[in-house]
Amino acid sequence: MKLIIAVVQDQDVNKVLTALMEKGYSATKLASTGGFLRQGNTTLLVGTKESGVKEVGDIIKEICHTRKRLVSPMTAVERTINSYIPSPVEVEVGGATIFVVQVESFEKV
Ligand code: 2BA
Repeated sequence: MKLIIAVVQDQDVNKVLTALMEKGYSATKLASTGGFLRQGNTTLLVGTKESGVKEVGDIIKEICHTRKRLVSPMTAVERTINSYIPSPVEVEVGGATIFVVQVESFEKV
């Protein structure tokens, strides 16, 4: 049994969940926040047999797109340097960040 932890962008999550449900996977959707941008994203937990890992990964890769976000470096330093007004910089986000971890035990009671 494996647990796939996927951080995806909010705009892609409904399509990913629909595709996963159609293929019979179970998933849990968690609201999360990126540590760098401090903006909302979504973390999906998908428990599956080892044989499902590739298909779940393929679904996520097919649906989740890379997007560019403009971020002001000010957000990281605004609390300390109020007079510094830098230009926004472009950051590329996604498609998705996917972790696959071994599950030691799985039961539904
Ligand atoms: P954030 O942490 O908000 O990061 C958004 C994007 O900002 C990242 O996109 C990356 O392009 C850039 N970025 C992140 N940290 C940076 C840094 N220290 N310096 C410069 N640029 C940086 P992605 O790599 O596609 O990540 C999207 C989201 O996935 C992240 O949102 C975070 O929530 C999650 N994530 C990515 N890598 C992770 C990791 N190793 N562990 C846990 N969560 C991760």
